[in-house]
Amino acid sequence: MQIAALRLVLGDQLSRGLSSLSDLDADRDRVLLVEVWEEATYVRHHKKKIAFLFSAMRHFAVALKQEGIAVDYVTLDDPENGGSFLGELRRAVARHAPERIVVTEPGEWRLSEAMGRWEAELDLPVEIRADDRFFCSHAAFADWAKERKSLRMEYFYREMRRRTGILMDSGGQPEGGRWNFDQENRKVLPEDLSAPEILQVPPDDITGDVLDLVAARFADHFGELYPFWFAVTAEQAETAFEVFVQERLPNFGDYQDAMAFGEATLFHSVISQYLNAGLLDPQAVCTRVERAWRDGTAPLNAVEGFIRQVLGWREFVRGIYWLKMPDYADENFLEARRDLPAFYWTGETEMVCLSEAISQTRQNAYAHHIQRLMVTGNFALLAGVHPAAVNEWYLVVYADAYQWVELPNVTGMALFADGGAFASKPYAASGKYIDRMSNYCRSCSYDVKRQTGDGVCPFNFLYWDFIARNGAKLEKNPRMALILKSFQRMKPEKVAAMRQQAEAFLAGLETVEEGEWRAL
Ligand code: FAD
Ligand code: DLZ
Ligand code: SF4
Repeated sequence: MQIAALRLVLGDQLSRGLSSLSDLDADRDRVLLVEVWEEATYVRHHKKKIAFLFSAMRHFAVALKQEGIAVDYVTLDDPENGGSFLGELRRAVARHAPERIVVTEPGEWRLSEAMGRWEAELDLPVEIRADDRFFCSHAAFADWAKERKSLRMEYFYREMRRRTGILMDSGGQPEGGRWNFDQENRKVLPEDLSAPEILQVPPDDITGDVLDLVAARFADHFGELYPFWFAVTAEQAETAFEVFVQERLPNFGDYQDAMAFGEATLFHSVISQYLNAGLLDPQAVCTRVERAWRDGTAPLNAVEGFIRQVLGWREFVRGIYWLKMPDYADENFLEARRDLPAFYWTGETEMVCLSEAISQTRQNAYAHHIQRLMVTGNFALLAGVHPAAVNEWYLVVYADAYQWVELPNVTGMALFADGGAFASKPYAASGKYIDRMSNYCRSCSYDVKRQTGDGVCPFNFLYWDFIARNGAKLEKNPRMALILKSFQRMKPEKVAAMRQQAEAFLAGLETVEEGEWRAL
């Protein structure tokens, strides 16, 4: 039977309100979801990420069918599986002879390029619709950016607050009289405060089947598959988010930048994988969090801090990505060339901050922002690891990783590889920062208090080696002036000793290409 529109829904488009489904005619159209090898292996995604997406896709298909919508769902182990979106579209076109294909634009450049060719390749009209699940369209971001010399999140965020009215008073001013409560969001976690557990959803039969499939077919991918606890439906994700709002949001602001041994999630929401796959809606999430403040159940510094992440950072990084691709993927301002240390894959290092962040990442496909930025990101920045290797690692290891959000965070924020298009200065820090914001150093065999000599914290000598290596590139940056001045005042013997120690340390690190870590 000929159908009117074949509507392809991608694995990170699991939203009922998706633009490609908005005018769906249940009598004449068909929805297509496909598990394909090409998407599952363009990097060796963490096993939990693949299981999460396949299970969420299968649950989404069931929910559509329950509405009476005709759905074609192709599983990875279908013997006829075409292996790619194009391969599966060809098969679906042969099955149904649709009049046209409708799809929502993808989140990644590589797929956007491929999608642009589908109409010619399939010899059929392909309508690509804007993804309106974001607050800011590509055009609105480009418009905001065009008059500005430098693009700073803070000014974009203020504009977004004004445009949406979120956390604004009736006179058009920010609630609480300030845009930003960041200064109040840097408290150290008290010894006697531990964070409540996050909601863990037990796998149902659909997830059980997916877990078997992933265990069999992706055994050589990074990370632990079990225990699997992700929400896989919109309803479950909403419950997990509600638990956050009630139990962790009140402390989210104060301890946003804190890290603690054995604590993988602290007071964070752990919803990025749900937002990015479409199970949660950013607008609804911000509205709910704002209500918590208006109802008096969460303080303003927590609520503003959270909304800044979703309405500010998340929209800003997406804007930067689409504004600057494809060149952005090749940026390497600091000319970093080193391979990725092998411990990024194994977690086996004496440096407790890194072994904690990486082993939690292996276990959960999750690490919170400060671990990503100030531990794994900071080490890669100081050590001068090539941005391509770092980007690949971040894309592999996190359940929330898609290039549109991963690349600006790594290249722009963590590595300063874009030379400051994104961040006003490198987020480089010595062990002192990690010691201040965590209790990691207390259980570490390295000494964070000293800068040279045996057993000293590697972040300390690597920090000054980084400054020495990159001083010339950073000297025009006014925010680096103080640190460059104190570097110039250091005794040359001390600098030489630190640089020697850095060289020996880096030379002693085992490195490994992505893919080869499996043999470790
Ligand atoms: P919370 O701390 O509870 O924050 C709430 C929400 O705000 C998050 O769920 C997320 O949607 C959003 N958010 C917060 N910070 C950012 C940010 N910098 N950019 C975009 N959204 C943000 N986030 C991803 O979603 N995917 C990635 O691949 C990713 N890679 C990162 C790589 C590096 C080097 C860094 C420094 C950050 C990266 N982030 C990424 C941003 C951030 O670390 C995660 O969104 C956050 O840790 C997810 O945990 P959470 O849901 O508990 O967040
Ligand atoms: C990440 C991912 C994976 C692992 N597998 C699939 C898949 O089999 N089918 C699918 O539709 N989508 C998958 N995805 C998500 C896509 O990679 C994502 O839609 C694009 O990267 C665009 O953001
Ligand atoms: Fe990390 Fe250095 Fe602290 Fe060890 S001493 S946990 S390596 S910052």
